[in-house]
Amino acid sequence: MSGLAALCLLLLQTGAFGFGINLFNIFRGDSLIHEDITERAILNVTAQVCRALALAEGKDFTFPPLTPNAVAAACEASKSSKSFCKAIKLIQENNRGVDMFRFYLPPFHFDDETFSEGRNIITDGLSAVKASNKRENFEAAREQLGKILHPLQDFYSHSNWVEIGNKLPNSNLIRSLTSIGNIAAESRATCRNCNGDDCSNNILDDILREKILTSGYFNFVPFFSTKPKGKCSHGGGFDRTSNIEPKGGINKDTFGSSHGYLHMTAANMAIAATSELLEDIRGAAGDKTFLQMMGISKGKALCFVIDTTGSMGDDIDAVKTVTSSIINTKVGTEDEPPVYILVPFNDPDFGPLIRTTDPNVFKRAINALSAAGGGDLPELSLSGLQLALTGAPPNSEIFLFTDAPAKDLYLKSTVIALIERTKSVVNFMITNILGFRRRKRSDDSQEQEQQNIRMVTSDAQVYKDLAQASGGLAIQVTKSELLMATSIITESSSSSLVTLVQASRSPGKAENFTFTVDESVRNLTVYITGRSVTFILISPSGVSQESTNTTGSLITASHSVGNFMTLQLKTQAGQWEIKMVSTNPYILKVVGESSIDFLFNFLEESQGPLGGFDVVNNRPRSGVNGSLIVTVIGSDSARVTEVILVASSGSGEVTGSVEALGGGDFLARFDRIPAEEFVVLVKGQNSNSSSRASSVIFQRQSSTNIRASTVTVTSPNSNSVLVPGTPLSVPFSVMTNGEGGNFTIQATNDKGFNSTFPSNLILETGGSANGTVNLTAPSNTPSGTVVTLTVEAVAPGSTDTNYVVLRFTVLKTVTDFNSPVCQLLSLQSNCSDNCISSMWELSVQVTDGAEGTGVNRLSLRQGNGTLNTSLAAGNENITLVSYNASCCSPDVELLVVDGVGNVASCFYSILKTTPTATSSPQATTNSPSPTAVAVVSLSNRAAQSLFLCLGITILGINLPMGNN
Ligand SMILES: *[C@@H]1O[C@H](CO)[C@@H](O)[C@H](O)[C@H]1NC(C)=O
Ligand SMILES: *[C@@H]1O[C@H](CO)[C@@H](O)[C@H](O)[C@H]1NC(C)=O
Ligand SMILES: *[C@@H]1O[C@H](CO)[C@@H](O)[C@H](O)[C@H]1NC(C)=O
Ligand SMILES: *[C@@H]1O[C@H](CO)[C@@H](O)[C@H](O)[C@H]1NC(C)=O
Ligand SMILES: [Ca+2]
Ligand SMILES: [Ca+2]
Repeated sequence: MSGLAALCLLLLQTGAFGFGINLFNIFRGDSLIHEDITERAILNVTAQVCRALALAEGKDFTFPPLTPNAVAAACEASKSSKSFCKAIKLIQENNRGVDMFRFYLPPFHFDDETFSEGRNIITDGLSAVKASNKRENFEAAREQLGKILHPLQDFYSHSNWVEIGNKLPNSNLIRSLTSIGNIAAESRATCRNCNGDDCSNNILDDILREKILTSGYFNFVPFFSTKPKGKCSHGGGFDRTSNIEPKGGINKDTFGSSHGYLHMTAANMAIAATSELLEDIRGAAGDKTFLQMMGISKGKALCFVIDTTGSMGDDIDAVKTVTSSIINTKVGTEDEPPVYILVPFNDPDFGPLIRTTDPNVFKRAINALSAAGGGDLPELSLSGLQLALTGAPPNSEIFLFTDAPAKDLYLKSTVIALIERTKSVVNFMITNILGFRRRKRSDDSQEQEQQNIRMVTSDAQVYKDLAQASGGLAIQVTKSELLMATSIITESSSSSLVTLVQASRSPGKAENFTFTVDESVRNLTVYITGRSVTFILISPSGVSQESTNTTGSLITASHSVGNFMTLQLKTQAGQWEIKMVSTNPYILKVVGESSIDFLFNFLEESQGPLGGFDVVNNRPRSGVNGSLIVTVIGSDSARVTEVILVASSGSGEVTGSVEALGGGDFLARFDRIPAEEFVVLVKGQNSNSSSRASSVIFQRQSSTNIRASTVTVTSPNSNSVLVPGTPLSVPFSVMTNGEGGNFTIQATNDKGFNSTFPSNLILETGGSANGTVNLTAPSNTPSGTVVTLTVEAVAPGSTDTNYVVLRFTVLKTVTDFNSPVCQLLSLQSNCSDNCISSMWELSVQVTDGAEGTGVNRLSLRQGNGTLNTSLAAGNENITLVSYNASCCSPDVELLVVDGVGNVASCFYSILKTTPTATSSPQATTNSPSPTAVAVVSLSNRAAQSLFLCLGITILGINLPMGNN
């Protein structure tokens, strides 16, 4: 079936599985789909968080239009538009994936009255999101979040929650062990036949009157579909149960659905419910962590992978110097790294990964490194790199320092898979090629002094290959040159770095490269690695200059160290040219700083009955046609005009046809995906609002080199929560478009957890085979640990390979479902009419109950007084809170979080008003104080609306205790 036919089929029959799943919003009319609902809620809550933080710092905040670019800008983090967009897309993709992979399972959609099962999916997943966030494993948190938003949103479309008159979301869908509502008994009839096509009156009157909760039955299997007597159906062409009496359906997925007249009501309630769930995650995580989960941060992660074996003393010193310099120059600026990552490797050990947001913690970790051990010459560099790639945010720039060959070469393909999946760039800082290796003699080991051992050029090949695959550089310098080389490359690294052109030639050859520089580009820089590489630069105005000419006007600064050369070019918009003269091998990279960039993903026609497209998260199919979705970042007016797949070797290119999908998304279709390695080149126009006439042409290139494959590896149905000590079966399938034979399987995880898997699978030509990886986390693994599993299938002859990368969150079974409880001890005030000169104070004790996980975090969501906490003498399970504030700040709202992320909100006020708020099932506050002051416990929602009306102060306090 052609893509368009699939889309049309989808369009005609949409509505079977939730708020539409069509990736291509161009065809979906005005209906809201899961992507819209998800994005609107994320943008709303993210903006609310930034507003709260801004107001707390005494800044003004103008609520932005709800686009990713505008919200990132309002959060003063314009440079994180890309990571914000990427986070939203990942959440949307996982939401959509539930329809692609789990549409047979009713609880994922609240079909078939599976209310408590559906709620369990949400609450279990929510625990995993909170646990992942607590350990700053944000990618895993995003994936999990997407998966639970799907059933949450479907509830409002597939149940009769809206029909029975509810005006607010069902808060108990995100709380375990609470009542979801008055659920229809199995035997109770809920619907009558529709009146022909008119289903507006098909729910039975007694169901509506008694507010009985039901949902539509759904089955797409022809002839064999059944449903219990008298029950409502989902409705729509795909649902075979809707032809069984009572006929018709009740879903509100689109305007055209059986209950399409309620589509907007249901969709808006789904947005509100999504906002509510995000608020709960925010409460558990704290505002700053919540923003990090959403990819909003200033600057870009600083990530070092360092060989710490005996000969690395000088290199480690260079890293120490560079780290302090980066921290000294970037902290407090827009380029301050939001997170610092360090992975040491040695032999036989590597890791652990150290990840911190505190520059001083990072400095201490780096300064604690020393060079020792390592045994024989090769070291575990790829194991270290694997950890960095799985632990760093996607699109990171990673620096690896070593002077030795890799001992763990079997990980090369896994590392390439992770590079392709994360689109991170890896730069190798290699010292000592052909030099001497000094090893300190360590007294208590048998280690021999190793002299005169050389890392030969061929040993560095794996590093060059990995650098090239990721769009990074393999810089080879002497130990004395390392500091300079590292300073140049790390200090120029900015979170808004974009690639204009990049090429790698080995052997080198004379070749001319042209590239367009647009007006948004600053700090235009050329990086080259290679020996004695010479070229001629030609500027847009036709001035030419040799690379060796340092007095000309085009090159404003240049450095050359080892095999690494960098030139700062005069910033001039227009078409530039670089003519390579020398014929030595080289990597050429032209970068600049700009807010305009792009994201891309390959798509393939879905194999599911709904048609449409799936995102390809591994290598796309080679030799056949294919599609790419490109999203422009950093400008709401930029338009993509050309998308080109350029062979990395320079031997050819394939140009796609481009179609705008709205919202910054563009679809590019290609007749053929190249069989050889390639990069994605995007050209477009950014209509400049200041000078309307001149629309400005821009070009950007992917840094990652992409390979296509005739092999496909998928793992659709695996559960993403791993219970420590319990093996998890992860099914996977391998398919081939090409020759059959014996396919080698390799399953690797970054945490060294035990796993079993078939070492090979036999496939017929054009056939497929299934396998299972059994993965076990040791029983003492902390909750929130994330393990990344890479399953690779290598075709016979090792000529072709593909993989699937899966993330699992380790989560001990949660038994604490109760929020902490606040109890008022005293409230004293001497407030007079002149509030400025009077104070009030409050004393509260907070506990999480005997069975609880303890009070883990306490913060102020409202009130700008002073908060102090301490543990009760003799009882560590009781936290004493004292708060005092000016009488001008009459309210206080405490947010109390336990060890598993249950959030309580405790509200106190000195205003003598009658409490009208409802009591949340869990955030309860004890009886009012004898001073007859209103002490109110609010549900989250009431608290939020209050919080919207008043000025607020956020003051996060991390408590040291908490027996989580
Ligand atoms: C936006 O989020 C706030 C909470 O952060 C919530 O109260 C409000 O209902 C949300 N708006 C919509 C339209 O969902
Ligand atoms: C980049 O450009 C800005 C001004 O646009 C300048 O302040 C900064 O020093 C430049 N950075 C580098 C590494 O040249
Ligand atoms: C590069 O351009 C020059 C003209 O400026 C031309 O003479 C030369 O053949 C070109 N080189 C290649 C490899 O195309
Ligand atoms: C260097 O380039 C400039 C033009 O940018 C030119 O005027 C000058 O003659 C060149 N110098 C040498 C030594 O080639
Ligand atoms: Ca070794
Ligand atoms: Ca608890």
